[in-house]
Amino acid sequence: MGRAISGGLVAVQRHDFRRFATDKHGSVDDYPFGGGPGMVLKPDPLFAAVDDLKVREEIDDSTPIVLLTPQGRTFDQSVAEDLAAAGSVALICGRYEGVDERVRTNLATDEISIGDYVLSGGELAAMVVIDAVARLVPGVVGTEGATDDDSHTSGLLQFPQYTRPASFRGLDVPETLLSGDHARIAEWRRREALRRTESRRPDLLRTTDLSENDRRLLDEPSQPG
Ligand code: JF8
Repeated sequence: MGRAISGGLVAVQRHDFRRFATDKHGSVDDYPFGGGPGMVLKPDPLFAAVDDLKVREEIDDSTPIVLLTPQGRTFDQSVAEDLAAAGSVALICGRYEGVDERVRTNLATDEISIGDYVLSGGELAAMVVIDAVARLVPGVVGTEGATDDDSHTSGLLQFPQYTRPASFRGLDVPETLLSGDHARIAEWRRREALRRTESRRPDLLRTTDLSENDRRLLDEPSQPG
């Protein structure tokens, strides 16, 4: 991420919407109408902050305005790909009990959650989204095409990786990987990725297009190396 930013491939800006507070105390939260615990983020500072970004042409009407919230659709690789394709993204990070409903309905274009666990605010979720999206920008990930093999790009989990030494404390690298036979290596990796996905993430396997050859590899009995 540091190299992507200094190399001008990615820009990340933080905007403190407290600057757009409308009262003299600079408050951005208030008590919930109808009563109840906690505070709610007021709509006006958030609307004003996004308006200001548009006026200054930092974003335009095509920029997704994403509210990070536990109620959003779950972030995954295909959402990351959509956001990367958009070219610019605005991420709204709340705190407190949540944001005024009018932010969801009339300001945000998307609501995203990074997973089913509770965070104290949207900032860490935003950083997860930024990382996953930035690495899809061409040139950010070092080796050309290195993103193609990622677990959630291929729809399969990564195959096992080994490096030297070939034998470590009696634990040997599978013979196929030392064979130099690239076709055999590719088939071994595909088989291992398929098996690993079947045993650990059968949900992924059900939504991934498998070839005839993939089905054959999955049906083969396990064999060493
Ligand atoms: C928040 C604002 C989140 N996956 C996730 N868990 N929790 C959050 C989240 C996001 C924003 C706020 N509390 C107050 C929690 C996401 N995205």
